[in-house]
Amino acid sequence: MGWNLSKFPVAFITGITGQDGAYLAEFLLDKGYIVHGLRQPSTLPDLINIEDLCIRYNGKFFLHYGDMTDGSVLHRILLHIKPDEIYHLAAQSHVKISFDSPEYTANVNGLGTLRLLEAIRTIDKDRKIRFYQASTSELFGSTPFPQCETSPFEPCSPYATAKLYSYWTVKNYRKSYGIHASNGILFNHESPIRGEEFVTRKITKAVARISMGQQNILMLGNLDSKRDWGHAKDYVRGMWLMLQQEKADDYVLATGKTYKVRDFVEKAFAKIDIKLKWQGKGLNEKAIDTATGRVVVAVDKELFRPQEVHCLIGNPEKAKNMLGWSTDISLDELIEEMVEADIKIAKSEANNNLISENVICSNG
Ligand code: NAP
Ligand code: F7E
Repeated sequence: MGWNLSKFPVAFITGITGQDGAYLAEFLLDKGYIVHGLRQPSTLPDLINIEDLCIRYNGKFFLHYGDMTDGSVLHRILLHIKPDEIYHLAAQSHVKISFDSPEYTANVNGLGTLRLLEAIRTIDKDRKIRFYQASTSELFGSTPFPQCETSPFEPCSPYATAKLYSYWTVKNYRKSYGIHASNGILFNHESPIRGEEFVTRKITKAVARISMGQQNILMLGNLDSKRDWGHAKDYVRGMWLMLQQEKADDYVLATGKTYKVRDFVEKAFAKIDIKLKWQGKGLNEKAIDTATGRVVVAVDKELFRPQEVHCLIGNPEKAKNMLGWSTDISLDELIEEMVEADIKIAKSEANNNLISENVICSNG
C-alpha cells in the first residue's frame, strides 16, 4: 500500500514484542501513527504478539534490531527514524528473575533508560521528542498504601531498584535539559498476552488446561500478596495521554482496588464452574475442588521471593483529573477474557496433538 508517510506522527516503542508494546502499537497505529519498534536480536521467534500488526499495517509498522545494552544502536535508530514520541517499555520485567539476574536487570532496566535519554539529548537539539518511561508500582515496595505520586519509595527487589534509577534519571533529564520526559508509575496490568511466568496468566492458563484435563494441579507461591490489577488495554491509553500534555510529569495509573492472589485463583476457577475450598496453612495450604474433592492448587516454597511486596493499591486521582484517564475494564471482565483465550489455546493444542497422533497412527 502506498502511504504518504510524511504526514503521520512517528512513534518509537522499545519492548514492542511484549504485552504493553503490542497493545500500544495497535492503539497508535489505529490512531494513524507510523510505528517503529525495537526488537532484540534473537534466533528464536519473538513476534507472536505483533504478527497480525505486521500484516495489517504493512508500510506503517517497522521493526529494528537492537538491545537496550547497546547505546550506539539506539542513537543510530533515533537519527534514522526521527520520532515525535518515544515509549520506552523494554525491560527485564520479572521481579523474581531479577533476584537471580541482578546485574543484567540493572544494566537493561536502569542504564538502558540512561542510554536512550543520552541519545535524545544529543540528537534532539530542539527538544521536540516526547519521552515516556515505564515506571512501576514496585518502586513503592513496602510503603503504606494506597500509594500515589507523592508516596515514599521503598523498592524491595533488584528490578525495583533498577527502575528507581530510571525514574530519577527521567526527572533529572526533564529538569536539567528540558526534555519532555514522563514517568508512568503503573500498577499491575494484565491481558490474554501477559507473559506466562506472571501469576495471573499462570493461573488462567492452568485453569484452562485443568478444564481440558491437560493439567492436574497449579503450584503457586505467596497466595496472600495483594495486587491492584487492571487490563493492559486501559493502561496503554494512559501512556499516550501522558505524552499529549503540554508539560511532562509523572502519573500513577491504577484501579484503586486490590485483591489477594487467592482471590484471583478463586475467580478464575469460578469461570469453569469449579468452586474451591481452602485447607491447611502456609506451605501446606491446598485448594480443593468441592465437587470432586480433588486438590487443584498447592503451594511450592520455591516460588516465594527473597523479599515480597505484600500490598499494592494505587490512587489514580491525578491521572483522572489531569489526563481524564480511567479504567473501562473490570477485574472480572479481565479474568473472563484471559480464561476464555487460554481455553481456546488449550483446545487448539489438544486438536494439534490429536492430528499428530493420527498422522503417527496412519503412518505406523
Ligand atoms: P514484557 O511483556 O515482559 O515485555 C518486555 C519487553 O522488553 C519485551 O518486548 C522484551 O523483548 C523487551 N526487552 C527485554 N530485554 C530487552 C533488552 N535487553 N533490549 C531490548 N528489549 C528488551 O513487559 P510488559 O508487561 O509489556 O511491561 C512493559 C514495561 O512496563 C516493562 O518495562 C515493565 O517493567 C513495565 N511495567 C509493567 C507492568 C505490568 O503490570 N505489565 C507494570 C508496571 C511497569 P523480548 O520479547 O525479545 O523478550
Ligand atoms: O507476581 C505472587 C508474587 O510476577 C504478583 C511485573 O509486571 O507487576 C509485575 O510484577 C504476585 C507476587 O507480578 C506466584 O509473589 C504467587 O506477590 O505476577 P507477578 P509482580 O511481581 O507484581 C509490576 C507492577 C511490574 O512492574 C513488573 O514488571 O503474585 N505469586 N505465586 C506468584 N508470582 C508468580 N510470578 N508466580 C507464582 O507462581
